[in-house]
Amino acid sequence: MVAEGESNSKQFTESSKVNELTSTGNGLASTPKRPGNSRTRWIIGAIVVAVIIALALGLGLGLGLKNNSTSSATESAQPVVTPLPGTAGSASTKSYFEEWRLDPKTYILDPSWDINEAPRTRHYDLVITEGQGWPDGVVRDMLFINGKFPGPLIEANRGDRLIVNVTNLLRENSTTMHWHGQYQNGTNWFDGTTGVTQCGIPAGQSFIYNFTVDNQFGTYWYHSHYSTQYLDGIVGPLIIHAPEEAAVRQLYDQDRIVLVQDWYHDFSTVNLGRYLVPDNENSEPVPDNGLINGWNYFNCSLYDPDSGYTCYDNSTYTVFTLDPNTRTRFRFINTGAFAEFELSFDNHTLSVIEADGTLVNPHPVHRLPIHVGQRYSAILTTNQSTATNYWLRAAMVTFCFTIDNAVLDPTTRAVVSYSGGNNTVFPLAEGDNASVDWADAYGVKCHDLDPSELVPSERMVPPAATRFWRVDFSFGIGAYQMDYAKVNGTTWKPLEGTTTLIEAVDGLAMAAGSGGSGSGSGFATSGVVSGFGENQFVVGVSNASVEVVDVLIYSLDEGAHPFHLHGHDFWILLTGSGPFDWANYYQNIMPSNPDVVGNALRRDTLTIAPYAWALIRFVADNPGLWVLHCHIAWHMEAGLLMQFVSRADVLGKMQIPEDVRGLCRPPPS
Ligand SMILES: *[C@@H]1O[C@H](CO)[C@@H](O)[C@H](O)[C@H]1NC(C)=O
Ligand SMILES: *[C@@H]1O[C@H](CO)[C@@H](O)[C@H](O)[C@H]1NC(C)=O
Ligand SMILES: *[C@@H]1O[C@H](CO)[C@@H](O)[C@H](O)[C@H]1NC(C)=O
Ligand SMILES: *[C@@H]1O[C@H](CO)[C@@H](O)[C@H](O)[C@H]1NC(C)=O
Ligand SMILES: *[C@@H]1O[C@H](CO)[C@@H](O)[C@H](O)[C@H]1NC(C)=O
Ligand SMILES: *[C@@H]1O[C@H](CO)[C@@H](O)[C@H](O)[C@H]1NC(C)=O
Ligand SMILES: *[C@@H]1O[C@H](CO)[C@@H](O)[C@H](O)[C@H]1NC(C)=O
Ligand SMILES: *[C@@H]1O[C@H](CO)[C@@H](O)[C@H](O)[C@H]1NC(C)=O
Ligand SMILES: *[C@@H]1O[C@H](CO)[C@@H](O)[C@H](O)[C@H]1NC(C)=O
Ligand SMILES: *[C@@H]1O[C@H](CO)[C@@H](O)[C@H](O)[C@H]1NC(C)=O
Ligand SMILES: *[C@@H]1O[C@H](CO)[C@@H](O)[C@H](O)[C@H]1NC(C)=O
Ligand SMILES: *[C@@H]1O[C@H](CO)[C@@H](O)[C@H](O)[C@H]1NC(C)=O
Ligand SMILES: [Cu+2]
Repeated sequence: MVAEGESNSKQFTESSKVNELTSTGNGLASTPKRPGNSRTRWIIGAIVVAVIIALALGLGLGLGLKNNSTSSATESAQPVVTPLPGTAGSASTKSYFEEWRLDPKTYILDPSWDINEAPRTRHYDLVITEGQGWPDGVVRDMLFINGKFPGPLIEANRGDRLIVNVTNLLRENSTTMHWHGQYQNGTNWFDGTTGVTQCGIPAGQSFIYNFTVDNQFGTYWYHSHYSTQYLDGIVGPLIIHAPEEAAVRQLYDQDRIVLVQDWYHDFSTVNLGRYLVPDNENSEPVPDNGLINGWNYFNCSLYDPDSGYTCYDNSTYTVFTLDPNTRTRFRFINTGAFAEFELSFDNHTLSVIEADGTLVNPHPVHRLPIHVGQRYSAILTTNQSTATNYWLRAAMVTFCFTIDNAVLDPTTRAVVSYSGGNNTVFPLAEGDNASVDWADAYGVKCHDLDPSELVPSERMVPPAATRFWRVDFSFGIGAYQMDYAKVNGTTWKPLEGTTTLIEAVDGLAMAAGSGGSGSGSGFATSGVVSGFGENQFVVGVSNASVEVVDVLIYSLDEGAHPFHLHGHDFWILLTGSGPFDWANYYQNIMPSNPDVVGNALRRDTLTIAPYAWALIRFVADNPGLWVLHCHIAWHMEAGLLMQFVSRADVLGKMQIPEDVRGLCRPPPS
């Protein structure tokens, strides 16, 4: 049945004819024409017409376009239409969507997944290739996972072992895979961070990531952590289940994944080259469009014929087909490079129940801001009129862009369609009134929901802090007049031919071998660790005991930055600007006065406001080198990344697997 899938495509090649189809007497559409918006209208009309036709064909009812009452419509009634792949009907005609697109049904979670199954090993293969794709119609070089964009769903239960074989079939570049939000407790070398936990997987080679998922469940994702590579397509969702999910499942009937991302029409390294050039200060590449689960519309006429871009006018929106009076959990993941989005469904309140793997008490919102790297689950109830469809709007907060992009439509869209309704009225372009945006003002800043509004359902008062570190970051014109980021004065660049993890393990082992007094013993286990070179800012946070670490992250920059800590969740204890209240810190925050810090929100990515600070706390019980970095891809490449070393005592005794070390050795010649 079509209702189980999401159709993302249309089958018509001539917009004028489709336009008539959607507005003439076939009984499928009844929206008045608005000349200025015809493009968007026919696209979306076509989607729904296609769904209905597919449904009809699939059911063998013979409802076709030949029944249309106007001759122009009849003339165009030769569409190549098939039901969604895998549904009943003719299998001989062409597919609904290009073969490089991931089947949208992949992102509908199977309700029969056994959350109580005993821990087991799950194998996945991810093959990285180069190619061309046109998610929004504009053809560009892209990277694919298993030949598709976006990447496949990786799903497991807490306690499972994941064995993921990543094969790099790129022509020349290396790659890595990072499991965003995974603790990797005891397997730091599988964290996937280039130059920190591993060297890149060279072109032509495979590498096995092999780790268990302990003490966590929820919505995560995976992406290349090699330069800006993930922006070109190496992203996918990672969903972890656990028996505790049973309670929260009472709140919803369906479970879906929604990847939201900004999108560029040029390869990421082209944009990076434009960004990291002399005399370019704070001028990040501005996206050309956004995508929802890899789809969106782009108005091809915005590019001149001599622009160099090939643009197909047949791109369209993702359609979420839902049954009336059901509740759907949408797991939103911002897999983008730069833009924060405000998410909203017209006429439907969202009830937020998860932030970055932390379940929270249901919190209703109209607009949900989500910055790069963050995840939210929110429930939508289909209790509105079945007579129309509704927009999912993902509105970029363009105030955070320093330059304009004339081709950018900052509102990325998808469609919610009630399958049980007749779906005869379609939401059209902005300004049409079939699907109405909330009256709530859009944000003019990039910021998170107030963390105090999200209350973890499992109360967890943070332990008292035993360590405090402050780190400052800023952007400044550096050598060659480039706009580099600095964390306490250090601009990160990945080590080459080795990793900070290898250097740390070997350095610690050497120190231990010399009884802690030899020349290798300079390895500080508390405070700044020198010896990794001028581009590594590494802070030791715990040695033989588990420390509870407060980090005051201080922004000396005019932009907002979504900071992500690898290997941990952190509590967000305080955020603010201006002077830090030390008296309050020592009295209440550091010792964890439960009346003050209480049940603070835990997550792994938070947005730090311009010229502001955030105090986060994490338990440094996870041996390894863990990066804290801005997830805006351009900023990470500008050097906005630092590292913590935890449990140096354990780390010094750890054996880095030979295949991990092998990635750093040049191939035998
Ligand atoms: C596409 O862009 C052209 C040129 O700016 C404009 O005239 C047209 O209305 C746009 N179409 C849609 C559907 O927005
Ligand atoms: C869109 O147009 C391009 C170019 O004609 C074609 O290759 C592609 O298959 C079309 N996509 C769909 C979904 O029809
Ligand atoms: C990993 O995948 C590659 C490509 O399919 C394959 O050649 C290789 O044998 C796989 N490795 C393992 C250990 O399964
Ligand atoms: C490979 O890396 C180089 C250097 O960063 C870059 O210019 C190029 O675009 C990359 N190619 C691919 C396919 O990733
Ligand atoms: C994965 O790691 C476990 C524990 O170290 C080991 O026993 C197992 O052989 C590994 N499997 C693969 C395929 O590397
Ligand atoms: C959506 O909400 C708006 C504003 O509350 C209302 O005017 C409109 O009738 C609603 N539309 C539908 C289809 O429910
Ligand atoms: C629809 O469901 C939401 C969430 O349960 C609720 O807040 C709202 O009042 C309901 N609206 C109608 C019209 O039933
Ligand atoms: C669909 O249309 C039929 C015929 O017009 C009507 O009887 C039925 O109530 C409609 N269903 C819904 C859910 O609106
Ligand atoms: C929608 O627009 C039409 C045409 O402009 C108007 O007649 C109608 O009253 C509007 N409906 C609503 C709910 O605003
Ligand atoms: C970072 O710099 C700030 C400001 O100079 C200083 O207070 C702080 O101690 C430094 N942090 C570390 C970890 O050295
Ligand atoms: C770290 O702890 C180990 C084990 O207790 C100890 O041998 C070592 O001296 C400690 N290192 C430092 C720098 O304190
Ligand atoms: C990490 O592993 C250590 C040692 O097994 C354990 O004490 C600690 O609780 C673990 N931390 C997390 C977050 O799983
Ligand atoms: Cu940033």
